[in-house]
Amino acid sequence: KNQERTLAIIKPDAVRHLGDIISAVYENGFNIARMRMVKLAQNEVMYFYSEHKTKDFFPRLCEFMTSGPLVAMELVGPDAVNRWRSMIGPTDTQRAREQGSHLLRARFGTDGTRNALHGSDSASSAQREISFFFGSKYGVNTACYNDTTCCI
Ligand code: YYY
Ligand code: MG
Repeated sequence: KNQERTLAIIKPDAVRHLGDIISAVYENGFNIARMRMVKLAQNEVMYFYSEHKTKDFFPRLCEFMTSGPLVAMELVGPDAVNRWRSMIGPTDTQRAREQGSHLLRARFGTDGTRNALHGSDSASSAQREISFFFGSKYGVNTACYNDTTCCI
């Protein structure tokens, strides 16, 4: 009842903490519907984060997100979108540390870019982001793959 889905990403800097993060996911009452480890190409990350394409941090963000494999998880639970974002904390790791050492970005993040985890910001973003990783035959967004025009 009242189940919702969200897309979580364990970013490249935090993949080594996979076990601790999965424990926290289950301890907080989520289930993991699907999960996959993948190293994204530059254009795939640009497409995933296209809402930020005009921001000054966009190149830094894309470089970080392609620096190694990441783990995408489809989480299911009550109020999943908001609850997962509450668990990870603010975007900037330093601010997350100020808000509480239990926050996952406080525990596993490094700075304002290498912040360990992603969470969808709305139900509609979650739907789009879950499709990005799990929607096609290959999981990764094939509509974007090898198509630079759709990415910027
Ligand atoms: O949703 P959330 O991940 O908390 O933050 P966004 O504002 O959507 O930014 C996406 C991503 O971009 C963030 O997780 C780190 C990076 N970023 C950055 O490197 N520098 C900033 N000043 C803001 C965001
Ligand atoms: Mg965001």
